[in-house]
Amino acid sequence: MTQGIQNGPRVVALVGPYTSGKTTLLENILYMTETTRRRANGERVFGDDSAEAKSLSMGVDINLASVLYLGDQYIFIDCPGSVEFSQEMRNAVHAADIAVVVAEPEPEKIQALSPLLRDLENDGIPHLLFINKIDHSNVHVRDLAAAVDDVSALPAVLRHIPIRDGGSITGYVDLAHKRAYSYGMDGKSELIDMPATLAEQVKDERFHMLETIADFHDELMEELLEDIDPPCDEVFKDLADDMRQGRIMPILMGCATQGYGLRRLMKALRHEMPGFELASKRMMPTDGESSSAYIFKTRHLPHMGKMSCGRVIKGTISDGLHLGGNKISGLYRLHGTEVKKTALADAGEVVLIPRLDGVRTGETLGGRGAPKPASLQPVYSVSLQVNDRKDEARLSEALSKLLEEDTSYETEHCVDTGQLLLWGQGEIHMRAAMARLREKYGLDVAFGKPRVPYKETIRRSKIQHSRYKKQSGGHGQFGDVIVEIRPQAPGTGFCFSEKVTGGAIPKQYIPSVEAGVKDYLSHGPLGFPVVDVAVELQDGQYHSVDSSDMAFKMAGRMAMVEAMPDCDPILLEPVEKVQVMAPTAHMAKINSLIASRRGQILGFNSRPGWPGWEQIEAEMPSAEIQDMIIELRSLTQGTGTFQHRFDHLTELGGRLKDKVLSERELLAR
Ligand SMILES: Nc1nc2c(ncn2[C@@H]2O[C@H](COP(=O)(O)OP(=O)(O)OP(=O)(O)O)[C@@H](O)[C@H]2O)c(=O)[nH]1
Ligand SMILES: [Mg+2]
Repeated sequence: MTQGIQNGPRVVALVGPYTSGKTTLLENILYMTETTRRRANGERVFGDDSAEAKSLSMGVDINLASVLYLGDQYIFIDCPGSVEFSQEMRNAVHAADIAVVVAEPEPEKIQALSPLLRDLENDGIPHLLFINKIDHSNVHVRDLAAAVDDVSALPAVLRHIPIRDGGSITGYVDLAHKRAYSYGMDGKSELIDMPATLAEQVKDERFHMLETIADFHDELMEELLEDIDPPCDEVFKDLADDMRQGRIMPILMGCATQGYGLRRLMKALRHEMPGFELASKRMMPTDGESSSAYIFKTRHLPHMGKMSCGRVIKGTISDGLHLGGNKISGLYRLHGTEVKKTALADAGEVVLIPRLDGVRTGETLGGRGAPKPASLQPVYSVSLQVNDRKDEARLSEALSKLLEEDTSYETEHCVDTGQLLLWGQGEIHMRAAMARLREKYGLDVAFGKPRVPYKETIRRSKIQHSRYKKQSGGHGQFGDVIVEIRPQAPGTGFCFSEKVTGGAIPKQYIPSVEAGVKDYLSHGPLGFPVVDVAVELQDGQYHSVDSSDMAFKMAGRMAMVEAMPDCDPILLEPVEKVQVMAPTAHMAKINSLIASRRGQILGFNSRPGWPGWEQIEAEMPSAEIQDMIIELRSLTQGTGTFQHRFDHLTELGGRLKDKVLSERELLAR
């Protein structure tokens, strides 16, 4: 165990919507604890200063820092807030003892916490809510608490009420202590007399707080029933107990820029946050070696190469140890915002390990069967192309690093369109990828819109007689076929058969006819791959000298080229099964969104395990889903999400078909 630290480090994840003030909060905790020397006030002193973060002016990556506070070590994991980077947050929170949800006070912003809180509740991660930017708001504390109650399945317990003077916040009342404090410079608060104007409100809110936790404490319940004001010690003990068990969500408040409420937050963490047992249970592998660590973050650094950040779940990890098929060569620990080499690390500690080849974020080093944080399904894609073909190998190397760093990216080689696709969580996620590929890896790469993998089929059958014949000097080419082309049931694919009799075409040439037919199918009369077609070779002729595999392949292809335009070709577009999820209040808007994007609603359900949420099952064309997440988020305050998978192909006609065909023509030119 680290010298001077009584207990193992406590790991605190800072989470919450983007720009709610998480990084500012951490920067000012670092300043307050004298970990750094400069106060942060919008101007960064450390952290996620990547080019991507700067260009997008938001956190795109986690920041790590360790702090010593009253003899204990705290490791803070500051997570990016944007939903598009929430995989980073999920991976990190899985390793944490507690999540501090940093949010702004406006009720509509509180509503947007719903998906985050559901995730924390469902994953059993103890959390408290820190209402930040109270300097900026005049929301009444009761309205705020009511808005929180609406989105939290755990009972929310308001711990403070703000003291206002005119338009500004000057201090707070601690409801457990029944004491009033004024905020001083650097967040140091001073005990003051309870403002008479707040007496009634304090009484009501304190009662409300006690009533909420009395459900878990019989003695407290009895005291309340008998109108006895419980002693502060007992209240603190009960509150700490409930927090440690993850039974309640306390609400604290403050102002990160001024340092208000930061000491209170640190004290709450010191006295009330759970120990390592809960997180270790969550991460524990069912099988494996005597030491293991959960990797919650991977970064490729310019000079050090790959660096994995992990939390030791059990045993000791030492430099030189062989673990999970890797040799630990170099082990680092956090000191403030720096990393320092260490020889070993015990269970509960956060370590940085270089060059763990083949180990991805979310995996457990030295263990098997450990639960993993849930993975987000990609909802948005772009096509990627290097401007110089020589860079293709470098692009695939950079992409594999990108995917190791952020597991919510995926790549796909689309066979039909020939495009390389990068999948992720939205437009900003893609812009962050672009910035990384261009700036970090120096790649000249173009991003574009993915093409929809349209297909085509036919409606009508035709019998076609085609002859491929060439006579040029000595040896010629001869292949003659009669084929019947027929439409097939949707989803059947391609089927080839033959009923040639009497050796009209020798057996050895028949596979060549099939090869010629198949060769044609990648590009039908409308310009797209052909599906659901049966071709039967019925008859033909051959020439003992001029016939060859090549000649029959050409004849097979020719028959298709000549016949297919007469078979009433139709355009098929891919349709996906979609499940759109959002809080119930947004469902009417989502209905119209689905209808406006040619979707067909199949049914509504409440979302299992997500009170207050619904999910709509629908079928929607792939073309309409491509950028749907952007509109869905804007209609649902960022809360809506969806899952999708290919279902079937359906005919596309009318003006949309004409548009697809004319775009196809332009592309072919
Ligand atoms: N008025 C006021 N502004 C604040 C407070 N805390 C943070 N801010 C400002 O809010 C903006 C966003 O702060 P950040 O700390 O970057 O927010 P974040 O939560 O880390 O954002 P992401 O990393 O993008 O999710 C900055 O301009 C801060 O100066 C506060 O308590 N009061
Ligand atoms: Mg941030």
